[in-house]
Amino acid sequence: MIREHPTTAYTDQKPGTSGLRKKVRVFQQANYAENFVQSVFDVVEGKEGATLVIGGDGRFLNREVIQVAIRMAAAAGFGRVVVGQGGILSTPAASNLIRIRGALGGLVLSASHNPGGPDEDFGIKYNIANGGPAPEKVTEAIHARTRTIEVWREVEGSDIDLDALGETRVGDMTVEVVDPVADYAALMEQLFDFAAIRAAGLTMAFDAMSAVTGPYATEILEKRLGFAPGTVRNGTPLPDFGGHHPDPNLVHARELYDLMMGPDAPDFGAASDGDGDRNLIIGRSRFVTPSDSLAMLAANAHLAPGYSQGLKGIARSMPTSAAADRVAAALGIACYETPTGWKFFGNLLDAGMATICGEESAGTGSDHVREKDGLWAVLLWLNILAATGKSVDQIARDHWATFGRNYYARHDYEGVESERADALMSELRGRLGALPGERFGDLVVEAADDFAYEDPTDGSISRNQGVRVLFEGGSRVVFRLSGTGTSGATLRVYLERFDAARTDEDTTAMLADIVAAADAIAGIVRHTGRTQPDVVT
Ligand code: G16
Repeated sequence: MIREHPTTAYTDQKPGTSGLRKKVRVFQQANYAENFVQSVFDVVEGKEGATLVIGGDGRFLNREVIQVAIRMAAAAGFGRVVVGQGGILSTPAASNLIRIRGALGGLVLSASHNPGGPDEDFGIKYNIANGGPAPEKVTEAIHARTRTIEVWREVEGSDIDLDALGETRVGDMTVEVVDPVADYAALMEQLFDFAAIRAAGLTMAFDAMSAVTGPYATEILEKRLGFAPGTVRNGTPLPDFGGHHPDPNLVHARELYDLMMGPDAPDFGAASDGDGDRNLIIGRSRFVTPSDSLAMLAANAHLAPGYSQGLKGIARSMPTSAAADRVAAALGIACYETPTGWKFFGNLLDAGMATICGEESAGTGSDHVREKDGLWAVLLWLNILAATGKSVDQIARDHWATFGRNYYARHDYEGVESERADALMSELRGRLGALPGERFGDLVVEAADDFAYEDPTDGSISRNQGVRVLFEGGSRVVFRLSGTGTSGATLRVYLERFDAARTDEDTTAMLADIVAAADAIAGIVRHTGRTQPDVVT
């Protein structure tokens, strides 16, 4: 029996950079989550008898939303739901499951690296049949639907046992509870030389941040690769991530950073975020920026079995440093510059134009799935360390000696009043035409624009993707507002300076002139009232 629930539309259900993210309290409003899920189901075609993957990062509200989404999927005509045991699926594992099960799509319940718990964040993301985040035309249709929705539907029935593996029926639909780790771990074994990594005898520390990668990392690193018990820290997913912010950066993964810089550092340190798609890479006494990690992984990927044939191309988001471009040039392959958001890589990967992709926001991945993949990056690094016998620090130094170094930092100003942040951006956009030729200390502006992207596979155009100010000599500053925050606006300022010869300098010192120029150009202090960024990564 299908039950229809009359509802009223909410006007704030516009999916951001990756899905709908709001405070838990917002999601707890009557019909809020149901409206969004029903809007997804109303918009996607081909549901009859199709398979839908559902899972999340285990945060507060995960199980409740999964239960109702299963009943709604049955009412919408799906033939099968594949759900991770305990409601758990990392974002890359969900992407893999969608692909190997030939699913129509998947619901991934997560607010990624944002904190969880009753007063924190929740999110719902819809992924399409290629395993990747829904493209803009789909999210726009979902958003439009959320504004007119009048009813949501579920089959009548009670909650299923999410903890018991196996199949049950909900209405006419089969629900299959699967081991969330097994298929993903098998894929990793295909891509990487597990025997070589085991034989290398490396030591490591992996911080799962009490989030979804715990079970994946324990199975793969400790059980299959033989790293010592205890290698995986904070390995149990908790609904509130233990009260921490599951964002693998130098602020929130401080303990790992301190360990890696101290006398007892293992060979390799890494962390992943709430839903397992981001990564942090730190060697003994050497932090690797995400932009550099992308470049170094691309330069050495051929050492792993899954990439021994070489790369078809590299793609990076616009604010990501140009370090990867230099690798692509040396390899004689294309490098694509896309707007922020993993969804923009999907078409390039599907078309076989790119093999490896990455973003400054700690995301790296390849064509093995259609999401960024934290553990994948960790395993590729381990494979490279095992194959070369070098340390992370040696790999980094050798890389910079060959390609030069893109000094890089991101300054985040969080919780800025939206009007102030918008005023900063619109004033900046108004100044773009006047900037070329202007001098800021020793820096001379070569070009300035508001980044627009034309997808080479389908010609679709995305505008207003962030302001780029390029200086003569390959340095630049980029300004953009975050698409993933849930309170106020976050201004991100991306600073980059290229130096071909001096590759062992202090990043803060190397970027000081660009930081000063950024404020002179955008009036950051004047608009935000802040004299310091909240987070520097
Ligand atoms: C999401 C997207 C990423 C993107 C990031 C940008 O990350 O999946 O592709 O780089 O947002 O965030 P912002 O708009 O805040 O700069 P995640 O890990 O939150 O899914």
